[in-house]
Amino acid sequence: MQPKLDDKTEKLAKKISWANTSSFDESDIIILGIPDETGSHSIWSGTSKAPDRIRRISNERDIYYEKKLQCLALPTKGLQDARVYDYGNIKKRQIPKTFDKILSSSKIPIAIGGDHSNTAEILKVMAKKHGPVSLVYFDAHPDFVSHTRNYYGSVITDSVDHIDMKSSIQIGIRSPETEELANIEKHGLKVITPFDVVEQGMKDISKTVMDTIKENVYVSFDMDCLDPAYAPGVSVPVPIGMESQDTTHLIKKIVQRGIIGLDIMEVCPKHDLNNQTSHLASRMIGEIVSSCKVY
Ligand SMILES: [Mn+2]
Repeated sequence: MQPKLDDKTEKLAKKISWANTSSFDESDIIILGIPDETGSHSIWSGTSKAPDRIRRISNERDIYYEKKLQCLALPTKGLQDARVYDYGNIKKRQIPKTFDKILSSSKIPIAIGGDHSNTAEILKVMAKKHGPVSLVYFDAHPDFVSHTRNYYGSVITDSVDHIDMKSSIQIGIRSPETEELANIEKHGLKVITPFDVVEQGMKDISKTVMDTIKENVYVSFDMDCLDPAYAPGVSVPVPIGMESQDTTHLIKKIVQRGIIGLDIMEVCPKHDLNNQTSHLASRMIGEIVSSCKVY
């Protein structure tokens, strides 16, 4: 059940709690929602509700209300210098125009989905601007299906021309299909499974990631890369997944080095437990913007 917010807070809840400027021009980082799940084949629907739910939860749980005082519950090191603007929601067909606008003003987009097929549309715009991107793809699934196209299971196949495979890596993979294993092999894509993390430890994994990525790094984060214990509210949960604190730590290191964009996809509020997945997504966004190298 959602608590009832007063009118002022209700208005506030339309923007993510990390937004600290109302000026697009003055901002470094743009948060935007893409409430579209037309590319999902999951029997669990509802990822289109994620952008607004994450915004609402960030206002309910990442702001502490002390009588008339409202205090933002900061990320670990505070918000640092980043100026964050909440653009609101856009339609999937508006991705080219909107991302063009964001990239041409040298700002960093952080998109909230929606299903993971939205990422393929974003990567098109990224590659048009920067050439093939160095992709860090957090997911339980490789999304490298090729017998079916243009859905959330074929993001990598649909984007092969927009990804520099040599400088890209997948993290959290644990339920590949036979065809996907063949495609990974064929394209020489690096993959880190949750068991690799156990065996090597996050310090070595993080070195592997840092040694792999090059220029023009784009991070795509499917919430299902995390263990359902941390993120139960996703459209395709897979047990034996990544842990939230070391995964967030790794993302912080990547964004500190510099990224051209990031997305968080596949949160599915309808199947969540007490909105814990939306809250985690909001906390992760806070940690990301506080670490992000801005230009
Ligand atoms: Mn995915």
